[in-house]
Amino acid sequence: MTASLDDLALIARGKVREMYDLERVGEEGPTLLMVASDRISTYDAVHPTPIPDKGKVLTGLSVFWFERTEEIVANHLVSTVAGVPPEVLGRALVVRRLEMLPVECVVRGYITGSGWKDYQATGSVSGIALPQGLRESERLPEPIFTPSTKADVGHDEAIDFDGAVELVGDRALMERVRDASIELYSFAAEHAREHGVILADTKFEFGLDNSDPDAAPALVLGDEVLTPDSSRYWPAEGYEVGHSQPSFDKQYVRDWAAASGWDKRPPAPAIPDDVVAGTRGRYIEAYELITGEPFQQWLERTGA
Ligand code: PZK
Repeated sequence: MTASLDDLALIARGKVREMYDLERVGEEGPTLLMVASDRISTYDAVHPTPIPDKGKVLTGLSVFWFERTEEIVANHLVSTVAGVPPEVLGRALVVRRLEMLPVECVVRGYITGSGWKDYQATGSVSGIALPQGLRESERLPEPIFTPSTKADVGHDEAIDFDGAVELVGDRALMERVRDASIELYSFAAEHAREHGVILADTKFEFGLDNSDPDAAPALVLGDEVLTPDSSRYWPAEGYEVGHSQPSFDKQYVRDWAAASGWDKRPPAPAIPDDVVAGTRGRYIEAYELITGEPFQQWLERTGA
């Protein structure tokens, strides 16, 4: 018997998703329900207008990547259907409960965003010295691991590798986390490139599975993975160094918001119908380009 969402305890709420406690303790130990909404944020503010199917697209993309990266590192995905309440089918996952590590694991293959700002100011990002003369959005000689703190409120703060070791308290574990993060990024960026999309950077979160009292805690990839909300995806067509790149998914909203005169401070404005439709189309296009399958198949597989 599958619970209804109303019967579950909310344990965490992000800007655009929720985490619930599931009663079910199966063979895999305690589990949670991670639910993606259709809410969208730009400039750190959530708009009052949802993007239909956004939560399902992001959930389907996470599952695509979880299924293809198991050989790099174990992940928390337990089920896409069994145990998922009917009202959130297609946009929720049953996941293993982990003890999350207190660092955000950012990997950058291109110099952009806060990395570009730090590079311009210091020539380094997270303590990693980069070649001189890089231009905005340029591909890096190799992907770099640039961890940050997990801020409860406000912005995550960049830290160097030793800072991450200090937060986690285990250098050997942090080296495995770094190496897995870079391998995951490299695998996904190569796949995306072959499908006409640049994966500029991404953020992972890891945890430890302590559910077997007789085994050593296992390193497990958690959270959502390689979605447009946790990553910067750029269209390969039109990519050009020397300036910022349009976001694959959010550029319609950003362009409309800029032209609307919104000062980018909360509250974010409602989004007009044509911008909603264009943005929904971009999310579905991202799903279909990256996975190579019609989005409809995700809906059918999950009974959404
Ligand atoms: C966990 N978050 C972030 C906040 C969300 C997600 N497998 C796990 N085990 C224990 N805790 C978490 C996870 C995962 N993933 C992740 N908070 C707790 C977060 C708000 C909404 F969907």
